[in-house]
Amino acid sequence: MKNQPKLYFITGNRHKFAEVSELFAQEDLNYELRQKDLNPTEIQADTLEEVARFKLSSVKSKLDVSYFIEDAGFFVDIPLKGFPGVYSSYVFKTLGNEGILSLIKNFDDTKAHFSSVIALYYKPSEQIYLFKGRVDGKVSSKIKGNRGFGYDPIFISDIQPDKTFAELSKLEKNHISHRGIALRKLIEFLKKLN
Ligand code: ITT
Repeated sequence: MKNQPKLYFITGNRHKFAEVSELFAQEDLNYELRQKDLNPTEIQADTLEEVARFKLSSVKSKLDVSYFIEDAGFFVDIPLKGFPGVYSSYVFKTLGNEGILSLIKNFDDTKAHFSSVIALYYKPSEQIYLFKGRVDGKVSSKIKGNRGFGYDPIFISDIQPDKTFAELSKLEKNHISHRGIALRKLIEFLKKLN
């Protein structure tokens, strides 16, 4: 086996790591992907970009290699004006999917999206790079599906309007998801450096 440089994905979320490693495995990249849970600091800020930059820098002193973090959020644009957005983690733990559905139960039309920001610290240049992805859709009227994680059982994308994200395989979700889009941008960037 080649002696490949290691690239760390700093996350405590095993579902995210599973999605990312599946996509990485399909690419011929000269990196060995590893997961590390360093419990980065999540500040409360107005945008995912700010959270991602802070999260990235909060673990810098603990690593001497290239690494990346990801910050994602679920935004119910109609009727919740983007809530939970940057509060997605807290709201998932407190209200959960049932809580979101009860907030929107009197509305027929909904609009929602997932956004992802990947922040990479690239050791050779000591620079930070951001890669973004977004997928648009709506909120399902019911909780459906048992794959994925988090808000997946209540999100239906415009691209696959017959299924929630929790009814898709990892491969299918990666193909259209916020994280898949951001990750393919990261992968293209790494390939150009190789
Ligand atoms: P990290 O350790 O990587 O920070 P996390 O679970 O805290 O993992 P985020 O802060 O990025 O992840 O995400 C905020 C919440 O948004 C998360 O707890 C999930 O409930 C939800 N979420 C993120 N990505 C999702 C996805 O692809 N599908 C469904 N829900 C998602």
